[in-house]
Amino acid sequence: MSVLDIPFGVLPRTTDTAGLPVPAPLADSDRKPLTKKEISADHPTWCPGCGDFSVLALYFKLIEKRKMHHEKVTTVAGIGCSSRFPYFVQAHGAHFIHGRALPFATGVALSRPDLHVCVFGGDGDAFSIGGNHFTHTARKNVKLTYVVMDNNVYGLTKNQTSPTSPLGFKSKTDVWGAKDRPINPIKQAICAGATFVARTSHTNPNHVLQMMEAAMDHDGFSFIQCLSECVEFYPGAFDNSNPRKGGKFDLVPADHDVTDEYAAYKLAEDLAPGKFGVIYKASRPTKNANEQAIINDHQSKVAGLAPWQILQKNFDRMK
Ligand SMILES: Cc1ncc(C[n+]2csc(CCOP(=O)(O)OP(=O)(O)O)c2C)c(N)n1
Ligand code: SF4
Ligand SMILES: [Mg+2]
Repeated sequence: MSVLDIPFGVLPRTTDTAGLPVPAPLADSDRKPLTKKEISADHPTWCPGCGDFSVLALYFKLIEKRKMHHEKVTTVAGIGCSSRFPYFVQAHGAHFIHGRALPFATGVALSRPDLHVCVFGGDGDAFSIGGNHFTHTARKNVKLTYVVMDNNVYGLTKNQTSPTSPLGFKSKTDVWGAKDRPINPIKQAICAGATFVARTSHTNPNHVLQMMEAAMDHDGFSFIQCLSECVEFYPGAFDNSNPRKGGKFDLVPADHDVTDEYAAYKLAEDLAPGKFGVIYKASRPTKNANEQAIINDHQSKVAGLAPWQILQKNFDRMK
């Protein structure tokens, strides 16, 4: 490659405007990992004591531990208290339409294979308005991580029954107590075709981090149900899984075969709060790999043609 092949304006400057030498740019390997201070944006506007704080703190820890830099962090969410998440992360992200975080994140994940997109949101966002997107993103096995911060209620809109609210839960929409059978997010994810399915709780920080790391390392759609207490509208919802409140943080048994879909489904049947850990994991082609194969195949057929010639060929074909 000659200097003439480098686009105008891209040549690194060796001197500044005063003619003094400019130090060479830092190599990637010399960059320091981001600190919590550098990656955190505005002070979160959640209620004091909200479980979402701990999920955010662990996301910062993940970024720090994985030595990710700003340009590699992409955080997407829908609408809800939990979905305010990307506002509080000082990096790229989007607070998108209610229930539509996954299709948006899918576009980013497919067009930027160098990124690992993390999506955060609530139980309403994921399983009410966004229920269809959850199913289709899971079955397509898009490579991204989806953390549902499940508080069993609509928090942002101030106390309505959510799809995960238990029977009998009293809210503004069910003043006599919820009558509709709640969905089981783990079963839903397995049935939809998710290839990584795990449960954790905001009360166990080490476990949350462990699940996030495992999810990020998974090549496919990784789903985490993270219990996250809404202290305002459903206080004490998950006390039965919190040893500090007399509950039990019951781990997935060591002999559970995570690759056995039926065993996973059976394990998911345990009454709330259920078992914590990775419940199901499978290896299936990702949407990302499938799409890339189509692109590569097509590009090999048009190799050597200028973009306008490819376009012309398409128009000729459509005649
Ligand atoms: C299309 C549309 N419908 C309804 C709403 C109102 N709305 C905003 S957030 C929300 C539910 C939030 O619940 P959840 O996803 O569980 O998040 P949480 O606030 O509990 O974290 C609803 C119904 C909206 N913003 N947009
Ligand atoms: S309303 Fe509930 S979910 Fe929303 S910030 Fe307050 S405690 Fe958290
Ligand atoms: Mg909720």
